Amino acid sequence: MLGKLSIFKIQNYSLNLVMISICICIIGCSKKPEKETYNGYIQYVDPMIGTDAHAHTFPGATTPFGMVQLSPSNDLKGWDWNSGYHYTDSILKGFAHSHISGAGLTALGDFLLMPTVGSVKIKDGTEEDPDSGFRSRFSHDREEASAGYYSVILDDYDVKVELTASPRVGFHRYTYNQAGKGNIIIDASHQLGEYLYGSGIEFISDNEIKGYKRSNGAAGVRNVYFYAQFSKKFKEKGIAINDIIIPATTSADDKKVKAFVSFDVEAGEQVDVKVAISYVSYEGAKANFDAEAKTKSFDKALVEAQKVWEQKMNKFPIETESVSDLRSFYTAVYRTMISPNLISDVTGEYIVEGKKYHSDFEQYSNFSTWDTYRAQNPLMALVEQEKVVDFVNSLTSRYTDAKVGLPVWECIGFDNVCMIGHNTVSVMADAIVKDLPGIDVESAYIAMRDAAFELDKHSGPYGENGMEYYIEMDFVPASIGMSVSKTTEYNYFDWCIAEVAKKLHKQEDLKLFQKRSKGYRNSFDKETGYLLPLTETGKLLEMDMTQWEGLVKNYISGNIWGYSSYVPHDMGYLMKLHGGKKNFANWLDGVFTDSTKISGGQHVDISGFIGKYGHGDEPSNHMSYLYTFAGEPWKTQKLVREIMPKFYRDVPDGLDNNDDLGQMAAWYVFSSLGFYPVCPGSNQYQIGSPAFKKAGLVLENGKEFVVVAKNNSRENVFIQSATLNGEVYTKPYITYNQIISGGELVLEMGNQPNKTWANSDNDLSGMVGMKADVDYNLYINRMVSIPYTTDKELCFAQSKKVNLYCNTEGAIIRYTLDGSAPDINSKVYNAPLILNNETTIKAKAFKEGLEASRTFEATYMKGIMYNPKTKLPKIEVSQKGLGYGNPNGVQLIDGVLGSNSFGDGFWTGINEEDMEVEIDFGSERWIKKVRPGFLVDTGQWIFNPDEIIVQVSSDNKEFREVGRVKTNTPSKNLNKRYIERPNISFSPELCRYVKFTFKNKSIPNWHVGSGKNHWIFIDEILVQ
Ligand SMILES: [Ca+2]
Ligand SMILES: [Ca+2]
Repeated sequence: MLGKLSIFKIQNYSLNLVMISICICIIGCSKKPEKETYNGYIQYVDPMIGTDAHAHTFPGATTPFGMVQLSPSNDLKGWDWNSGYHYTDSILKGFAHSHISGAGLTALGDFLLMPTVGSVKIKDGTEEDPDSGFRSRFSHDREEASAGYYSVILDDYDVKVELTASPRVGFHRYTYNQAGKGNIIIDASHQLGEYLYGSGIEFISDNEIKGYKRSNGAAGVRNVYFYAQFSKKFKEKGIAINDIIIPATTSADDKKVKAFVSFDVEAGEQVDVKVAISYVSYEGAKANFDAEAKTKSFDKALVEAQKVWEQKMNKFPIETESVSDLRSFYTAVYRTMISPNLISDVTGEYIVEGKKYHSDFEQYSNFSTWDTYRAQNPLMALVEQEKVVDFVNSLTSRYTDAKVGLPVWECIGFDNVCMIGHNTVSVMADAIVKDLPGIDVESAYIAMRDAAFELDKHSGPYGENGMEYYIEMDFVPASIGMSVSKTTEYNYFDWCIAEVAKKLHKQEDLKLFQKRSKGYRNSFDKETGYLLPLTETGKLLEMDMTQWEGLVKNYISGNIWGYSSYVPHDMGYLMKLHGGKKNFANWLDGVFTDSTKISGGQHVDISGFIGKYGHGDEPSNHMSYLYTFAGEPWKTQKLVREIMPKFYRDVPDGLDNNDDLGQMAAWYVFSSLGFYPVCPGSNQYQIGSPAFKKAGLVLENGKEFVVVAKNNSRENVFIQSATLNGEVYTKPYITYNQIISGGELVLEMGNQPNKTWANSDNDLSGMVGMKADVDYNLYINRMVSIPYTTDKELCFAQSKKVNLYCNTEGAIIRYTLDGSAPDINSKVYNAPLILNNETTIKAKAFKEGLEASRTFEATYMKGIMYNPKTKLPKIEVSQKGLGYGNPNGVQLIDGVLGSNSFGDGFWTGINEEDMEVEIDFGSERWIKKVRPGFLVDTGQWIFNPDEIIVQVSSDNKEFREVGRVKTNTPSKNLNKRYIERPNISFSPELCRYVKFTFKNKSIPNWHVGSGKNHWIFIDEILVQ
């Protein structure tokens, strides 16, 4: 079993003795069903870890990186049921074939099967009354989960369910403990948080069925197909459409299609079902079945699944007396190898964004890379290099074949742009700098470079990407949400691209991306050491550290503390900005001990606090290792040994937050081994403090890298001295080449820090980014800042005086009023502009020796404004249901316009109904034109009204229609965000009242909310 692990032979022998006594304890303590225990490391894998609290893992059966994750489904009761299952539940509806491990988003849940007995119930029933449908009660006492295996006894039916999987096939075994009528319900329409378009099932013989589902959600509009074969011939069978059984029917294609099959069963009789899936076609599902399941029994599939997991575990031989640590460690290893997931059929066919392609290598998706680039991908780049090549080539092919560019968060071939930035470039660069064979580096580079100029991929939760500003300024300005997070992450991604450009001798690109990687330097606040939001006009915004409000607007989860230190590629310069290593270490101390109370709503993901360090989400994952750069590695050693037992406990609620497709698990695996990649792409791993006496990495080249920690214990967490392959070692990091060559790092541990180990300038000098390059010109020293006005009101009644300003001293503002682009020859601004009509002002500022500013542009519009003295016009907004903004409607005539962020406070919104607005001028006047402004933000279900009707009246009784226009329905793009201000003109009307009806019809077909009504958001209604 452990033949490859020569150096561990002796230790494993003694370890096995430990294991035997552990097994007795496990069986004795937890009343699990009797079952032969698999002997190797996988006995420590407990997929139940993380199924409680907010970790969002699933307990079901899967193979490493497989297409199928066969796992129980409860009702989807909220965020914590994202994986289909939550440990607090006691009722389940069946077993579905696709799930995501640890995600913050809800998705998949394809094809649910459920064994029952007695008369067939085709409805799934209700939580309050499980007997009203086929769902069943269950208890954790009669449930078991291990690598590649899950079983549970359904209390309502006395049926034992066992599940295992091959990459593309789910294997079910149902043992009917009582004789009688046994049934299996097949729900083709089952989904997790998806909008269902339709589903279908067809009986193709007396023991085979096939089916499909079409849905829309986190994986986009997609089809999924199945082919299922049963070990027993059906005695009865039937099809139900929308929960009504249709007599004498053997196929159906409708919205919600289910089927049932029934047999006479003896007590203890087993019925096996093998379900192959495909994201491409029925033919694909059948081909997957033929290749992986045709001649394979449940038992054989189980042995194979366990064997492949054991092979993965064998890459990490460790030695410890703590069973709890063994369980935490091997379960973490398991979670790092669930995703990315296979999406291509055995035929090589796969789907990206709805279109079919063919691939010569295995295609993967479920790239939650904003999470996983930090540790999960780097871990795979050490131990799963062949797979990593497939991952990188899959990503490259999104650019070369599917031509959709690199994804931000790709779920089953669909980019849902859930997080931020061109984050996959880190994964690709980390593999490329390792020279992994089989990567087309030139093509990969073109895809990476293209992604760094992506203007249109805006995040659903985190708004505009700000790339148009970033390309010119190397930072995302404060006007864009989460600007500091975007700036620092883009900077690091650009450094990754620069590393590949260097390798490919692309000198110009190297210079460009190195420059772009330093933009965060503009945001450094000397007073506080924080990176603060920076406006386009060159001002740092102060943050109120007692309120979450401003913090969550400008930073993602890990927030100001995580992001102010998130320059893993440029630590030397960051420390220089702080005034040196010591000052930076003090600043870090401050974060880890900061106990300031902050009020208001914090981000859902920031958690796992030590001071203001939040281990629960990715943006802080690097922080405990930063002391190694600052010359105080003992503080890293102490912290990582505090974090590991605190936030990784071997119980269902033992994880602190979303495991995020193995990222949080990978932090633990690396940290347990004793090192962590602070800067993926650098080929360096910062040394922490290993959790074990001995831990190894068995590499695909047959070599082994071993970390021995002598005298290691819960108290002896400090490194006293080190040797690498017998030579004294004093650097606070190890390199990829040292690991991949095999060898032994021996650490002498003690209970007091050795403050002289691994912190001399010489030992630190080779660390990534330590050279503190000064070759960077700050924005304010390079470019004139953009002209601006302080006007909130861009609308006026008669005339308007407009002042323009520029924060660059001595700059000259030049402007145009005719819509043309301003240049060095345009009119010089030297006095306020007086506007009498609708006007677009464009302005640019110039100063010798500096680049010209970006162009300021604002359109001032004319209309009847609210006058606070006369309190006219009066306005009334109909609102039956849910509303947004000030319900009195006065924001609609205050002259203030909204930005394209619905939450900016300037929008009035109404949900799922027509919006009716009536304006009373107080006396009759002539009007000839109206101009309402709408926000479209399809990701937030905000659409323009389908039709606008304008009516006028003199007496508020008799109204006559003067205008009616239809708008264009937004085209398919879940991240589309824009403002529309249609002009509605008519021949002049004398009237006192104007009534607007903004029609709310149903959301278009392509959208996840299809069929429902939407939000209507209006910022201003101009009347002329
Ligand atoms: Ca997270
Ligand atoms: Ca307004």
